[in-house]
Amino acid sequence: MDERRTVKVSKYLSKHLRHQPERIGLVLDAHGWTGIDELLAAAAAHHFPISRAELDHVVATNDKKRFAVDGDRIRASQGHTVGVDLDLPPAEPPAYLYHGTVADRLPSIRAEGLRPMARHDVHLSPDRETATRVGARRGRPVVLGVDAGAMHRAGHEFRVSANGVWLTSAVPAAFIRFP
Ligand code: HQG
Repeated sequence: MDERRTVKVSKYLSKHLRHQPERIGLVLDAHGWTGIDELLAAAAAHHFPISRAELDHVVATNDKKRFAVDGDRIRASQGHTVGVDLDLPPAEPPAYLYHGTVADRLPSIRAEGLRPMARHDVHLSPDRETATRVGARRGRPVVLGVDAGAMHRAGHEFRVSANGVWLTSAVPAAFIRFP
């Protein structure tokens, strides 16, 4: 499977497992899971046939481990805009986490902190390198530090997705370290 096809299949899976399952008549359960057979049938019926071997390859090699397989089910590990409850247990975060963004967002982030925008949660990275890549999707990256340990002690809940993204509902500006 070549890299272009792998990326194309990954984007197709993200689109339908995170954002628009109804576009191909797919139903996700309350926790975001759907049957692998149903997914492959729905994709084929909507002119994007994916073989089981291709799906397995994308799940196994995905650069960010975006998809989780459990028996005959699959879901996106994070990043949803549709209403699913990932049912992740609260977890104790490391002392510091990082958020990658761009300069033109800073005035608003200084004023109101980090908000989840279209997603369910604010996404935080365990290291600067990852946060830099996240920010770079939007332009010249700016990395913010988050005092996650202090937030946790103040009662904010954190969860960690299967692929190592830290999730929390909002980050008040007082816990953000601006560069
Ligand atoms: C910004 C990708 C103004 C925030 C990535 C970001 C990640 C604010 C944007 C994952 C704000 C939201 C998530 C505020 C936050 N005012 N702007 N108060 N609060 N923002 O895409 O973190 O490839 O929803 O800085 O790699 O960029 O999809 O979040 O720029 O892991 O698997 O609002 O998505 O992963 O953008 O990215 P997003 P994100 P995937």
